[in-house]
Amino acid sequence: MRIVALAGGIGGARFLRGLKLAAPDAEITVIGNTGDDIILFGLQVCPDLDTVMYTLGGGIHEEQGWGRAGETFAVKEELAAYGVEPQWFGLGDRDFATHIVRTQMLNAGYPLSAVTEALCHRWRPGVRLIPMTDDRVETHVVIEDDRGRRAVHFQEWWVRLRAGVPAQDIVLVGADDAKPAPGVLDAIAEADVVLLPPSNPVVSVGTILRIPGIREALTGKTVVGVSPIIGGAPVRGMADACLTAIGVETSAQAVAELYGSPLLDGWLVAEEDAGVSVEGVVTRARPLLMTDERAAADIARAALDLADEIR
Ligand code: GDP
Ligand code: FO1
Ligand code: CA
Repeated sequence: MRIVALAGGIGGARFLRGLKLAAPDAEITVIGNTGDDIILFGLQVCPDLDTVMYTLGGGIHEEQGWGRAGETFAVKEELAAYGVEPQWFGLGDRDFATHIVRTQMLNAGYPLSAVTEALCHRWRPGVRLIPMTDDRVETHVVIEDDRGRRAVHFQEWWVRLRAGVPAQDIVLVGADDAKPAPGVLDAIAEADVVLLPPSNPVVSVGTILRIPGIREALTGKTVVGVSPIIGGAPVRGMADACLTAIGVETSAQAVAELYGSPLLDGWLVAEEDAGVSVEGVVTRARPLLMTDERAAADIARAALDLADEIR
C-alpha cells in the first residue's frame, strides 16, 4: 500500500511513528512543511523536517518534542558571548551540525529535497521525506504592538514573543510562486490513501495545501484527517491562536469545515467531540491522545480503517 501524509512537526512526527507500526509494509511518503524554516547565523534551519527526521530516526528529544536528545549548547553560549543576535532561538550543538550540512549542500547548488534525502541517509526514518517545495516560502504573523502593525517571522512570534501578542493574520510569503518539490505530485498521484496527521491545521497542513498544485492533486484521492483539536483546545502548541487569526473557531468541527469536503473524506475526532458532523465527511470518534507509540499506532490504524471503509 502507498500512503502519503502531509506533516508538520511534533503532531505529525508522533503520528507517523504510529503509522509505521500500524502499516509496517506500506510505502510511506511524507510531504513536510517548510513554512517554519528560518535562516539563522547564515544557516538554514528546517524545524518541521528535522522533527520528523529525528523522531522517526531515533534522535529526538522525547519530552521536548523538537531538537536532539542529549543536546548541549556550547555554540549558542559562545555566540551569545560575542553578542550575536538572535539569542532567543535555542540551537543546540548536535542540531547545529544538521544545519551546517544542509546549508553547505544548498550553497553547493543542491535543492532542499535532495539535501533532505541526503540527511535521511544518516537517520533512516523509514519513510520518504520530501519538503513541500524547494522554493523559499515563509510563514509570517501579522501583529500589532508599540511599534505598530507589522509582520514578523513565525518563529519570532512563537519563540521570542511566546505567542503573547495576538496574531491578527497569518501570511505565507512566497507561496504563490512556489512549486511542489520533485516527487510530491507523483507521490500523491500514486497514493492509495492520503493522511492528514493531527498537525497544526493553519501553519502546518494549511501551509502545505497552499503550495500551488498540491490541493488540486488531492482531488479524487481518499483523504482522511486526524483532529489536532480535542474538546475545543489543541493538545499542545499554538493552533488555537493560529485558528483565531484566520477567523476559525478552535474546535474539531471547525477544522473539519476548514479542510472541508471535497478535500476531506474522513475525519477522526476524540470521543468528547463525537457530535462533529460535516456534510460529505465520514466522521468517527476514537481516543486521539498519542500518549505513547502504541496509542499513536491505534490512531493511525483507525485512520487507515476509515480510509478502507470510504474507498
Ligand atoms: P508543530 O509543527 O511542532 O507545531 O507540530 P504539528 O503541526 O505537526 O502538530 C501540532 C499539533 O499537534 C497541535 O495543534 C496539537 O494539538 C497536535 N497534537 C499534539 N499532540 C497530540 C496528540 O496526542 N493528539 C492529537 N490529536 N493531537 C496532538
Ligand atoms: N521552540 C522553542 O520554543 N524555543 C526554541 O528555542 C526552539 C528552537 C528550535 C530549534 C530547532 C528546531 O528544529 C526547533 C526549535 N523549536 C524551538 C521548535 C520550533 O520553534 C517550533 O515548535 C516549530 O517550528 C513549530 O512547528
Ligand atoms: Ca511547524
